[in-house]
Amino acid sequence: MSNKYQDQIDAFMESMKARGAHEVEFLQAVEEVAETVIPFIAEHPKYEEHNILERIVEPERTFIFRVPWMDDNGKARINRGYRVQFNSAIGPYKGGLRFHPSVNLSILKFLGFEQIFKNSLTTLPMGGGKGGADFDPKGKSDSEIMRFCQSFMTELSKFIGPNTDVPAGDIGVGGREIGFMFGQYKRIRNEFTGVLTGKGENWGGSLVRPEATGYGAIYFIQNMLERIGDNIRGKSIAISGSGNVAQFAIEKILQLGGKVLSVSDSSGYIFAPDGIHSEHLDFLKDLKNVKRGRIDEMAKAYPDMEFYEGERSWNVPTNVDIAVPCATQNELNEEDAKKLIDKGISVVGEGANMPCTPEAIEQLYEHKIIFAPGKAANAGGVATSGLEMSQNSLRLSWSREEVDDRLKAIMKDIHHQCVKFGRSDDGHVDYVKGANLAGFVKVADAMIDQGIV
Ligand code: NDP
Ligand code: 2IT
Repeated sequence: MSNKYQDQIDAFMESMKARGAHEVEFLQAVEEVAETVIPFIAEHPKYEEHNILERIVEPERTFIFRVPWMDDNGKARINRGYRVQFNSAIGPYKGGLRFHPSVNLSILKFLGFEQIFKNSLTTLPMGGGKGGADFDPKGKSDSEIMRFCQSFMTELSKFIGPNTDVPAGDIGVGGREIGFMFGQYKRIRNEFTGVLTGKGENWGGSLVRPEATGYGAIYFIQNMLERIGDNIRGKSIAISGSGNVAQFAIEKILQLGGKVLSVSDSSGYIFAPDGIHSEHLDFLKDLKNVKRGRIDEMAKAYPDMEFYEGERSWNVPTNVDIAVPCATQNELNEEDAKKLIDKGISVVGEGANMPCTPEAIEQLYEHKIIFAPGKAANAGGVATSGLEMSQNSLRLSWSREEVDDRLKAIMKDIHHQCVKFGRSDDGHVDYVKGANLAGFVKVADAMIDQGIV
């Protein structure tokens, strides 16, 4: 994606590298934004005058803390906990918590940075933040998970609050972990408040929040297809991941008449030649959310499915119309993109955060594949978190239908904003540009209004 501002972009990235060359994921996320925002700033000098780009890439505050906990053998264990409070220009910091052994400051800064723009796109008043720990939930007992979550929250509780910073789930953090963390916050502060989202539906959670990221991603893809007079019905769709986002993306695809060819976890992928049906999805939810087993169990239970150890969903041995990566960052690279192009792909929608590498995106652009970046396509999760915050403030619960209708309307609005800022004269929509610029303008204007803080 070369442009006439390339020298300026390179100089800006050099200055970023000089301050933290090892933060590779963070630099990747910043570069993608800089490529579209720097040309925009050149045409809108007020953002240059207020030095907004240099200010927006620096987190307002970062906490790093020790998380001590005791395992089932009575042994003391230590993990590293984090919360990055990135930007509060348009609302309290908002964003998930990730528990995964790969977690480090670079990954959380990339996620917190993306969250600023994503939250701005939702139209709701939420700033950007992210946190987590290098804790591996795999193979841990429920008691160990509880003790870890309690210790993590004992420290995190000093920095968050319903009007300050409202965390939620992400990789490795679902309803079980949010429950344990909410319980500990309430016990420490003696306050029943909406300090976390993704809560249980009987204790302040919003209906449709568990489904919202996956459903929202498919609503967004549906919006992109409708714009070109098409829809999801009958499309063959490759999905990666098998966690929260993947499960509910599959559920919505099935409701809309699409065919799901694959699911995966970090051990490999499952190919379902006849498609994954609702019975298979029930099996998958039980396997991943209750039994917490590995994906090859699906091929053992359903002999018509095939398990490919150590491979990714992009290798499916058939044609593919749409790919929806729903696992993790950089899980779809240049080679994968080429393979998908050879299989006839026409749409890629990011359910995960930054799952496509820059080289993969370049391939997709060269071949005119419609591409939705995560900060637009997966914004339905945090948007519904925003709706959970509204319901908590009102001390009311909206019906499933009401929340789902609002989610649909928000995804449509995000699509509209992307088209407004990303459409070129020939009618083509650059959704990366559209999402970055629409997200940027609202936050940048708020930063200017609030002075140098
Ligand atoms: P889950 O923990 O529920 O599921 C994660 C899935 O991705 C699992 O199948 C996991 O496999 C796989 N995975 C994770 N890390 C890796 C890795 N390093 N290599 C290969 N596979 C991996 O997480 P979510 O579904 O909540 O999140 C998935 C993605 O969506 C993330 O990028 C997250 O940031 C993003 N997202 C999530 C939102 C939410 O509301 N939950 C909102 C917006 C974005 P395994 O079990 O083997 O590790
Ligand atoms: O990446 C994300 O948007 C999330 N993990 C959801 C954040 C939230 O606050 O609901």
